[in-house]
Amino acid sequence: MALIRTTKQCVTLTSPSALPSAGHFLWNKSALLQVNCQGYVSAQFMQPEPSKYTNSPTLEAASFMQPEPAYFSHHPGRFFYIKETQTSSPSHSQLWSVPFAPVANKAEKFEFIAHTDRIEWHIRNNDFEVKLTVRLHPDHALELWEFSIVNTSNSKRTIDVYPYFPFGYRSWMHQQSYYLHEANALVCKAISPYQKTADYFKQKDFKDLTALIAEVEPRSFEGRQSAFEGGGNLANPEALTNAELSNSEAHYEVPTAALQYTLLLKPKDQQVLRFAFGPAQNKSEIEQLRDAAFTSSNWVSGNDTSNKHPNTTFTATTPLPQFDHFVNLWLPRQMHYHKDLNRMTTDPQTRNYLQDAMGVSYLDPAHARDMLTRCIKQQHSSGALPDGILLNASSTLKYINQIPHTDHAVWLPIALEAYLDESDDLDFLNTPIGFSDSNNVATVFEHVCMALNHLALERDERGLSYIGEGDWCDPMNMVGYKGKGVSAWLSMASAYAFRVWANTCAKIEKNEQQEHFLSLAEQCNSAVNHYLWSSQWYARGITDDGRTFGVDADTEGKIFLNPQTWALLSGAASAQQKASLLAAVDAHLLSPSGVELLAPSFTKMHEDIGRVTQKFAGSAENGSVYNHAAAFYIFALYQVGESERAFDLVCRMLPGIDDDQAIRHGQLPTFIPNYYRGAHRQYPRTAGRSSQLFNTGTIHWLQRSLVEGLFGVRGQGQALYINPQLPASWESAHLTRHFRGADFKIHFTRSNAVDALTVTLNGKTLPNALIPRGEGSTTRQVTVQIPQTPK
Ligand code: CEZ
Repeated sequence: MALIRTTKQCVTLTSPSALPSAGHFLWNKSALLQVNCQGYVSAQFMQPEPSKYTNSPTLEAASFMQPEPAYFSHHPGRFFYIKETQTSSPSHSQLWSVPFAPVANKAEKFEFIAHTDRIEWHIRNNDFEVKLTVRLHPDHALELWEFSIVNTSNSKRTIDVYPYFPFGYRSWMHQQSYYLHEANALVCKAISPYQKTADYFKQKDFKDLTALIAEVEPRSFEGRQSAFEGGGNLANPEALTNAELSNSEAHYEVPTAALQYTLLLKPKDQQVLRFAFGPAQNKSEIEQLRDAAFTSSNWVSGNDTSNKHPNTTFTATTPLPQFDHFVNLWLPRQMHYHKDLNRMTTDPQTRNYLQDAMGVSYLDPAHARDMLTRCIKQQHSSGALPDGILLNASSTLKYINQIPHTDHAVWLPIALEAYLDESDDLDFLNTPIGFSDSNNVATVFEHVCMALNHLALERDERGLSYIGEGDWCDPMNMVGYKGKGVSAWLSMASAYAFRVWANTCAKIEKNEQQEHFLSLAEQCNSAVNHYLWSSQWYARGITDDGRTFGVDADTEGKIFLNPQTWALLSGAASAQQKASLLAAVDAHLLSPSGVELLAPSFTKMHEDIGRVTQKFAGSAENGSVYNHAAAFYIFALYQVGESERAFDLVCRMLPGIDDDQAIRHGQLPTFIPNYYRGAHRQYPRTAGRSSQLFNTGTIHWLQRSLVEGLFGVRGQGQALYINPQLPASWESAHLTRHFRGADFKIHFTRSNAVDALTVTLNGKTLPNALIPRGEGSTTRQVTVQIPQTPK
């Protein structure tokens, strides 16, 4: 049996243990639920900072979302124990659990099904069929759990079902649990700990209650973790050996929520139990949540043809159905998640926010315009962009945003370019917007010029960009912390940003500025070629003490991907340099899961590079297949016409496209993770393992690579510019390009009858590859004939 099955609207995993870390995620405007296939759950909601309403049994520090989460027996989760005291068959176990943990019994059938709007498990065990479903309420941070059980045997059976939703260790100041009869709810109250008086006023309205609300009153309950487990363990809790739970409440003891239902099931009978679970501020909110939860519309299975997160840019039908499935369904869904929740932060890194805006340009240009406006409003009057974008009045710069980074301006013209391509909203450039630290107002055009001029100022006497305490690579914090070190990547990325902006200047006839930025780009490129080309590839930078690193003479960190990529984008690389660096990337960085960020991975601290070298070899920025950077490379390959290499890397990046890849990645093909472990020569056993983290700019660059590169259907002024780079093995492909309110149904085909790309619109051959957008929203039929490549 296949481990993973994909059908049009969902992905099914058929084993609870083959990919033990695999899961899926659901979100609404204020909450995120990460659900592991075995039943472990990490849940967060915004109040307005990300907060948890269940914890592990020890004190947890608040932190940003981390890669490779670990699951363990007491990890927060949602579980249902099933106990059958008098079994009809000696082969039936007396106690088992769904979805899998805590008992971890082997069921006859296990299916974990990831839908776009819900998660289901279908389990067959002991002549029962269980279907478990979780959804998020559309408007509240509220999980909706439905447990359905059918007796498939021919005998009458009595079972006890125990939903077990542990709260974990919630607070060292105050934690308790109690049963709220009015709402059939087992409630945990925990005061969010604090010490500063000022924090009392910030926290006093927090949702410090967590409630397990039952549709039907249970027979008994248990509110104390220790009474539940007793002398047993989670696979065999002592409380379940008794006829009833003890109905006890936690009084500054670790709280838990376990309920008991006794069900009588005649042959073929079905019983359904429903629960809502989430945070609340007070009793009346719990009662409101109860009302909101148990209205019937919430429990209807989504119509399988409805998709809340469509790819509003294109729908593809190609020779690779798995590829189509991912790019039509899951890729836009992951982009929508970034749009809706800003990676669960209230101060997204400026670079991330701008790249998210780039992706949002394809989904919802008006929203992208709002994001760009919000970012520009926070520019300083010096021209510098802040390290993070504050999303509400109470947000502050936290974590990595307290460390200055030098690259933020790079992303502004890049994101704007995608927005203008999709919208042709050139008026935006004339919109007046203020600054964060003055009463001045400038147009968007002027803001961008200021940001880029500021970027240009931050260069040394050689014309190379200072790295300070980090560039794109957050943990590369010690190359330039003494104020002298420079970044090859940033010098090239600046050149690329200047060129991109010069193109926009040309569109609105700002010729003087166009020339100014083109000449800055040339200066950067020539400095880079002069100081940083190192025989076969580009170095990564020059440290404070003048050491050029990322070169062949280094024993670790010999070659970094980003400078090779951005030399292709910036135009720094000559044809010869291009051939040489592509060969070097293939030789040193290519792995089965894609191109690694650097190699060989660092194995010890390099005090002139920084904490990136302390990360475990092959993890994150220390030489994983960091998909964000791999996606830059794919984009660059398409820009320079290296389409076969590019598509090969797209396929390596797609998660679990077949069972072998799924096992290597350990995740389902419903999102692209921020990295796959690298260092495949140093650590072959773990190479390819997914970070399971779905926060990543990768998706926006992949989308852009498909639009501009693979399918070549980029907006250009008032037209759609057709310039496909299909893999040679594809004879044909179909694409519906949704463009400014009209659908262009494009049939790409290879043909011997043409010797140049030939585009027809509604049967008429066009003089060039530009399809006018025209008026109205009627569907246009387009054929694109691609000359057969000589065999
Ligand atoms: O964060 C990402 C950032 O969100 O790392 C990228 C960077 O370009 C993105 O803006 C590369 O550094 O601080 C750390 O060491 C973390 O590794 C972060 O750099 C990283 C997190 O893994 C979140 O994805």
